[in-house]
Parts: sequence; C-alpha cells; structure tokens
Amino acid sequence: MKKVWLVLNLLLMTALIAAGAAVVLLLRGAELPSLPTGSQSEALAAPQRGPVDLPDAVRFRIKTNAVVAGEATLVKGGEKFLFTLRPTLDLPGNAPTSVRAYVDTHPDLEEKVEMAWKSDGGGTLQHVGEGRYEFTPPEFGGDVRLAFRGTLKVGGGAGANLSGETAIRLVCPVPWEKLPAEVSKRIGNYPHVKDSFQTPASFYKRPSHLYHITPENEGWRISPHFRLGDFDLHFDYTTPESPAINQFPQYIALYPELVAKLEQIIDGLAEKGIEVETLGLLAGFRSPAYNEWKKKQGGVGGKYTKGYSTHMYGAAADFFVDRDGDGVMDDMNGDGVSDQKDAMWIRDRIVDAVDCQAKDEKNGLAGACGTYGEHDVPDRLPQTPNLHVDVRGYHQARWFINSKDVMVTDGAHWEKHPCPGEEPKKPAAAQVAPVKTGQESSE
Ligand SMILES: [Ca+2]
Ligand SMILES: [Ca+2]
Repeated sequence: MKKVWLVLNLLLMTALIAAGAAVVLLLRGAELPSLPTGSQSEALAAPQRGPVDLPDAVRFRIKTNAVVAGEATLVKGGEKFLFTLRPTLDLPGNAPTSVRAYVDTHPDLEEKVEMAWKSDGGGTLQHVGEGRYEFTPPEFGGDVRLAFRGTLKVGGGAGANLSGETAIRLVCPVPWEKLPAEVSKRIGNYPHVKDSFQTPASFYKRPSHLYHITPENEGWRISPHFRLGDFDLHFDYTTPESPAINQFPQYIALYPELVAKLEQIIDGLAEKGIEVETLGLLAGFRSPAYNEWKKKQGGVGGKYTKGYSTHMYGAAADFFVDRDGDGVMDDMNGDGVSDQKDAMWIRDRIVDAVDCQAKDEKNGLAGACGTYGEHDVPDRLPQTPNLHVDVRGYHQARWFINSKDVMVTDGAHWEKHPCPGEEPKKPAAAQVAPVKTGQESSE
C-alpha cells in the first residue's frame, strides 16, 4: 500500500477580543512521515478510499480572547476559562478569559477527532462534556503550559491516523492577597481616587491581580510584537537610589487591552508603509512606589509625573518609533529633526484612528494620548520624543508639552482632528490649560 504522507498544519488562530483583530500564527513542520505502526495503528491503517492527501485537510485552531500569543497568553483575573472543541470557527465572545480550541476538518472526510488537554503548571483542567474543557488557573498564579494532542481518524475509523501536539502557555496572575508581604510593600499604596473626567473611580482601584515576571517568562511573547518583559519596570532605567524596585521578583499590572492597542498602532503604522518589529517602550507598568520616588526626583526624573498615573494600573505605555535602532524617535514628519512634532505626527495619523475606532466599537481600547519632546525616565539616555497612550476607557483626553515645558491639555484637539464621519467644528477659543495634578495622568 502506498504510504500516506500527511502534513499536519497546526494553525494557532488567535484573536484579540478587544481589538477584534485576528492574528494568525502558522506552525508548520509537524509532518507525520507515515502512519504509525503497531496495534494502535492497525485499526487506523488501510484507508478504505485509497491514499488521502491531506495537506490542508486538518487544522487545529486555537484562539483566545485574552491577550494572545504564540507562546504565552495573559489570563485576566483568576477566573475559569473554557476550551471548546467545535468543527467551526467562531468569533470572539465577550468573556475576557475564555480560551477555546477548535477542530476544523476537511468536509469530504469522515472523521473522528479525539483531543486531549493537559496542564503541567498547576490549575485544574476538567472535562466538562464532549469537546469541552474548563480550566481554572492556579490559585497562586504562575506559568502554565497547556499541552494539546489531537488524533483524527479518517474513513470511518479505518483510515489514516493523523495526530499532532502543540501547547499554549498561559501567564496566570497572582491575586493581590497572595503576594509576598515584602512585594506588596515594595509596590506601595494605591491612592484613593474620585471620579476623574469620564473615567470612573473603579478604574483606579488597586489591581486585583498582578503578573509575576521572572527571568524565565519575561521573554515570552504575549502578542505578535511584544514580550511580557516589555511592560515591566525597566531595570536599566532605575538607579541605585530607587526604592528597591529594580529587582526580582517583580509583579506588574497589565491590561490585555493595552497590548492590543499597541498592536493596532503597529498595524496603523504598517498601513502608512512604516514597518516596525516593535515599538520602543519607555514605560509600561510603574508601581505607586516607583511613581512616588520619581516625582520626588523632579527635574528630568519626574517632572511630568502626576498623581494618578494610568501606568500604575497597567493601562498605559510610553513609546516611540525607532526603525534605525538609535534609541531616539525617528523623524516621522520628514522635517529633518526628531522632536515632539514627530510624536504628534503619530498621534494625529495613527493613535487618533485607533481611538476613533475604539469609540465606535466600544472595544475597551479607548484612552488618552499625550505627546512629549523628551522623557523623564531617570538615567535613561539618550533623550527621545515619545507618546503616552492608555486604555482608560474614553478617548477624549489629549495633552502635550508647550514651549515653556508645561504639560497642557488640548481641548481643541478633536475639533481640529475629528473622527471620520464627524463634522469638523469651528476651532473654539484657546482651551489650553495646565494639567491639574491628580486629575490627569502623565507619561
Ligand atoms: Ca531612531
Ligand atoms: Ca521630525
């Protein structure tokens, strides 16, 4: 009998819930050179319909609507999530922690699919019905590898046997109450915040869960262009005088929506012909203790830092575009210099569009944007223009640094840069006013 050579394509289909965008990672190479031999394969050998060429017949799809990854997935909260095996691809649901796996098979084949999942990092994985698994993250958080094995029997159980394995890694956050005492002390106290603009006070509650960053998992990719460690406190940019924050173990808050928003910004840059491998991230998470210390620095080390920074909640990132890798914002507007106008160029063409879409879709990505001619990260040289973006829930807030080095809100921004379909308004009288400490976030 002619050997049947089968190629198994493992297609990790990942979707960012908030973004509504799909990212596809195709893993090839799981070639199965021949049918297995031995008792197990006996019943599966000898396809009744002759050799079957199945280059695209079987695709195992895994998608998650948490922040996703080829390698790692952030799981929100400590909630359960489900694995569901179905013959069709479904669109993301609303449950931010659900993870579903799908089996997609060739319509001409009679097949029987057997799949199994197992966890090697704690938590519990329970079979809750045909094709349905429910996973509960480990109580103390941690990194989990969920291994998956699928077998397809072709031809009424007497056909080819096709199997493959893959795994997804999940980064499960640690409940605040389970943090080591010295860690929660080092992170510091979250301030009590009243409703600010359109952001409810509930947004400023102390994070309920934090991700544990380790030397092992900081390099894990959590989205196509970002790794988990991109969002931690950058040890290189802290000083020996900083309050014991520049050391492991490190725990950070991180909104999956923030990662999704940065991915959308990269997509927007690509649409303008600006291809980047990642964004230069000056800051992701900043603990309250770090922020307090930074404010006390004054000068370069904290002149823009305000009281209720969205960085403390894992909802903000400061970034620049750096295709030439010199650590400085590229000359985006082509005027020959790198300054705040290049940050504004990105804001007006990319970030505004992402926020307008977020406003329409209510996808959780809407947030503020501030532009800077330089940063205030101590000891981080060279200086560079940069942008702050966050996912605070509404898109209106815009600010910039004026010629007197004062951070000002830009109330006229959306009148000058209306969202698509909105009528441009006549410019109002100057609405520029200094940002009030404690109301607006910085950096
Ligand atoms: Ca550059
Ligand atoms: Ca420029």
